[in-house]
Amino acid sequence: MNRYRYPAIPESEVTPRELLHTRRRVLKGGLALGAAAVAPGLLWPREGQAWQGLLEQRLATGLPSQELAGGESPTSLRDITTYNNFYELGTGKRDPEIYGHQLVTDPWSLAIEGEVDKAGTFALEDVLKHQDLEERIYRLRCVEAWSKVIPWVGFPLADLLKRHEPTSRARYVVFETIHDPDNLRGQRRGVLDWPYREVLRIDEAMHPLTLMAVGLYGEVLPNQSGAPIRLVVPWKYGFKSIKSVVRIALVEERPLTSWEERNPEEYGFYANVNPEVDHPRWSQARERRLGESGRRETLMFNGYAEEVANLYSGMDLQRHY
Ligand SMILES: Nc1nc2c(c(=O)[nH]1)N[C@H]1C(S)=C(S)[C@@H](COP(=O)(O)O)O[C@H]1N2
Ligand SMILES: [Mo]
Repeated sequence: MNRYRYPAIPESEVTPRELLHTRRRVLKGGLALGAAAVAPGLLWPREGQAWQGLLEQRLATGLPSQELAGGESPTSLRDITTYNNFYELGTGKRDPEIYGHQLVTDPWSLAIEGEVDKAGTFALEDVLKHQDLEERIYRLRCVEAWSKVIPWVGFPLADLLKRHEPTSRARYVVFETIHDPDNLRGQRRGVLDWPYREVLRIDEAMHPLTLMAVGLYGEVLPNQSGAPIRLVVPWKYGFKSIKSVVRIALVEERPLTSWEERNPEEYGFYANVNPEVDHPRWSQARERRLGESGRRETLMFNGYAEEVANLYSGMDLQRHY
């Protein structure tokens, strides 16, 4: 089996996390001592990189890995990062790579709100501090009938949600992407009603396959792939896997997703990969795997039926597409 491996670096060769944090505290203290008139960026230009430092250190330790793509080898890093959908950066497949620098990820915080006992807005480094990272190799199937196999690095969304203690009223989980039209060229056009919004049922969000990804191929997530943190729901069409998430809200009533709002006939709420339910404008029976010639059969629930079919038992999948 030709699986790639990234080198596992012993913990002893990595800057201890405590050291990084001490350094930050010293720098912050310096500011508090009366530099109100000085732009913060000038005083500690590296402050915002706290999450990268922490993440790089974790990535270097070597992580447990699960191969969950039926033994298929990962798509090349080049194909994964040069053929993307990220409309905030443009609608062309190369746009996300070309304009990826417009996505400012430094600093980054994540709001976790709504029906949770522990709501708040958290610096990404503080979110990452609590999460064990792992590698998961998953298929990704776009509704446009192309696909990839991606070695993600991340953590189960369920771990994060449980930490914030959902209330009994939490029935859906809403995700939002950063809204920054000054920098993101795509958000100056009305392709979607920005910010990009996605929604999962709470049981889908809590499913062990549902991941928050912060890296791929053992590295920090490239901007075009949805840095610094994105959702990955491997049994659904790719548009559910929302990128560059700034807000997660647990709610009782389901809001529309951005794609439903734009075209409910073509992009349903569930968006489960299903070779038997065609898109109104094309068949979903087959797909083009990047890096391969020809087409392969699309698998029910993208190959994850054994794990997730029970979430939809009794539902008419032709109707709830
Ligand atoms: N914020 C945001 N998230 C997004 C998109 C987008 O345009 N904006 N595109 C979606 C679509 S249609 C797909 S197929 C996947 C593509 O992920 P990839 O570019 O990493 O392969 O991201 C999804 N997440
Ligand atoms: Mo997609």
